[in-house]
Amino acid sequence: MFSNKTEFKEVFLQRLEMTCGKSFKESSKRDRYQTLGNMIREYVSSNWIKTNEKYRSAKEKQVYYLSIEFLLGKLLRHNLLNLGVDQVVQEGLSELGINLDDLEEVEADAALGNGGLGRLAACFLDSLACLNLPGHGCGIRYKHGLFEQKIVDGYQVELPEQWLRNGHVWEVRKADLSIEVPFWGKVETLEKDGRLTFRHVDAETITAVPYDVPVVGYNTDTVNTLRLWSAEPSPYLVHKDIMKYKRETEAVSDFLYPDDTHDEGKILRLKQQYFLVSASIRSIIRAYRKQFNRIEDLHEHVGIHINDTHPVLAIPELMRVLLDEENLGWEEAWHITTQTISYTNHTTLAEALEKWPIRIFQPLLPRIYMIVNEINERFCQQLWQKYPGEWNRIENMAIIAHDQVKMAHLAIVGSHSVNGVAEIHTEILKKREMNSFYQLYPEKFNNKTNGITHRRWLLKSNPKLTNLICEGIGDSWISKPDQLLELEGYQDDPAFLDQLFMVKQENKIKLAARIKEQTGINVDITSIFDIQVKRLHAYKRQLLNILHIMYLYNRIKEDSSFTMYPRTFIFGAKASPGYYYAKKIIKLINSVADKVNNDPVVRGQIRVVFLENYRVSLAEEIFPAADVSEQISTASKEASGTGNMKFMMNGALTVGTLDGANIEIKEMVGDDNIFIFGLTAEEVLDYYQNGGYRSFEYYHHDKRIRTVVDQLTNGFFEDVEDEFEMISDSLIMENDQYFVLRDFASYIDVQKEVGLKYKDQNQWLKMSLLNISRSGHFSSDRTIQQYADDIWNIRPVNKRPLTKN
Ligand code: NTF
Repeated sequence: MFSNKTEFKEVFLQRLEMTCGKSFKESSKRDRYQTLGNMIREYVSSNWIKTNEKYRSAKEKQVYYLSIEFLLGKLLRHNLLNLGVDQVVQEGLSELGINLDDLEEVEADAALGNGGLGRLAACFLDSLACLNLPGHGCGIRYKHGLFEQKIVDGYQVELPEQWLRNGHVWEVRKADLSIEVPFWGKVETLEKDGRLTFRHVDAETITAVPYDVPVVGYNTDTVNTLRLWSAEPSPYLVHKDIMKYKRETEAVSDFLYPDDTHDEGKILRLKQQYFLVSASIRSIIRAYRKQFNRIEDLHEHVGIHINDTHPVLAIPELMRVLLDEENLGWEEAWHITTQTISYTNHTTLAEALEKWPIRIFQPLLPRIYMIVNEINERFCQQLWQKYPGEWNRIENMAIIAHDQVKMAHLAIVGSHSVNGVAEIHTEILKKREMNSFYQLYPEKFNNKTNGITHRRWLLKSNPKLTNLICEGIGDSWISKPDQLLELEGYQDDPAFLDQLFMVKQENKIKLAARIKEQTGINVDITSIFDIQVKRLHAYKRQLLNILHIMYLYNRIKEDSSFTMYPRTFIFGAKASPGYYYAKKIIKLINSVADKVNNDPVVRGQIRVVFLENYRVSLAEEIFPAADVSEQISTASKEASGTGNMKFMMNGALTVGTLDGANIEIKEMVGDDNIFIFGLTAEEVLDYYQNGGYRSFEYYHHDKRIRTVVDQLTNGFFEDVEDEFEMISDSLIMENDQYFVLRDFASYIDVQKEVGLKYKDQNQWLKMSLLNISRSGHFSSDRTIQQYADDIWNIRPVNKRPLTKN
């Protein structure tokens, strides 16, 4: 039905009438979107079935990526592109007077994630399918994704997100594959044939209902599965207060925790984690059991990856299944479990290290707690053998200590691989954060630098640049992104560089229109688009960026002869609702924007824009239009970053610290094609360890700093007098934990250099082209191939090219 547009049109019209019960003329955009979505999903389903059959018959090892977040965004366009039917559909619709872009607007973002960690999971799913690797996702089908952000009077206001309001065309509910997940109750111990057996009784069970979403590969017939679990009241449970039970049950998959790094410490969060893990593990084992006889070989055929510690209960849950249901002995179960599980760490921020008080953990998950306790006892005995008498070391490494369960320790002990997400991050884990574990298990630790799918972040989001690249070097880079390197042949080709310039201008025009629509602000598309989009967090230092803008403002105001290349500073960021300081920074950005945008003196030179509700679909409009990418975290704090890679791939130049993957970007492009400033990670960590930083001295000695810091509290922002005291205090009274003032001068210098370099358009375009050409390394195809080879030991199964049906 997609082989030519006439056939497509015919089927589309027929289906539209059948499913909506309306004539074409009467149908709404939503009807049309829904019809198209359903057609695509059905088109995919025969390959979906075939892929699963092939995985079963090939008896190849399969991997399950467990993640509490999958930040998918929209799927329609992405699926059309991967299926290779984008063109046919677009043309067919257009003949019916329908614009595909308009239909895409109707689709809600699937925002089942907060930021980097969840988006990485989505990129990984795409790469797995594209590389024909047998790898699937397991997550939670939150009824409400990440909150919707509104800016009211400069303040962030949160509204519940409603992506399921009109249903989700991509999912298939599979109620017959539901699983009962038990909570509370107690454990009964029985002796059977001289062996102790355990039974979880009096439990309150919740039904986990799977919704499967097909994950379509590019130019292949592989269709993997993302299985999202929804919590529903169990039909088997008799409860004395049925309404309460229903409420509490559904709460488990109601909301995604809008929290990037802080652990809320709530029972509900732990319930969500066990819910995901128990349903996933048991459905994995059920599928395995249909295919294989020997449970002892599980790790030969199944890999289970845990995305950060949120799904770490996979370890005791798998142990429980092997011990209590499969009747294996401890040693054997432990061997299988550790060989099956692998773990990625995504942050070293102390606030993000999950710890659960026993008083919460034990009653909620009594059998799981027993198992964790046993794992801990055995682990401590092993430590005692190796480090006799070293009480301190053992206490620090224990999984349970001070009435808490330490999830990261459980993850390291119970898995065969522990990886960080950029070289420097892995080194910091090995040398510092997890050093004692590294000494014990050096062989477990490895690095896998993050990547992004170039299919969404270039092909889909930047079709103009994609076309230009294809005109230059053909299209085989789409399957082998390293071939983007061939673009370097065009470095001295003025006609090609001109076209590159035009593409950027056109993308800037589009973004300018979006800015106008959302904020009413007119921006100059010949100005430098200097962009910082990511979650709002103190360590990411949006504050450094906005204070620098205040400095430029002051500079222009005090010296009429001062000129700079005009710049539009664009921000997009959500703050966790309970993160008061981050919300203050949002207010500050908006206050500066008001001040700057309404002052005729600076108008031609700086503009400041805060785009509300930053999300995947908005990001797709932003990256293609960027000239400058702000990656300015305090060195050592950003584990990797992935926005940095998306900007680079779209030809923006990075202004960044030597942090996370910025370092590897710099190694790729060379010192002349990136703007590096600020303290190194070594220097930052040295300050933390040995002291010696006094922010007051930087305030005192640098008038530029003094002025902007004073402006936070001296009435400079007329309408909001005490608003920013907290920010000023963080910089001076609290000694500026994130070294904003320490890096300020160096940031001013590097930003000045950016302005000068941009003036030489030809040089800038060359640098931009070089960034694009070297970005292939940061495709998640490279990352996933490394996971497949080094950690999971899986191979491609489904090599046949797409069968058109
Ligand atoms: C994030 N971590 C890191 O902060 C980013 O640097 C990294 O790029 C992504 O993970 C993906 O690896 C988190 O989102 C979390 F939840 F761990 F804080």
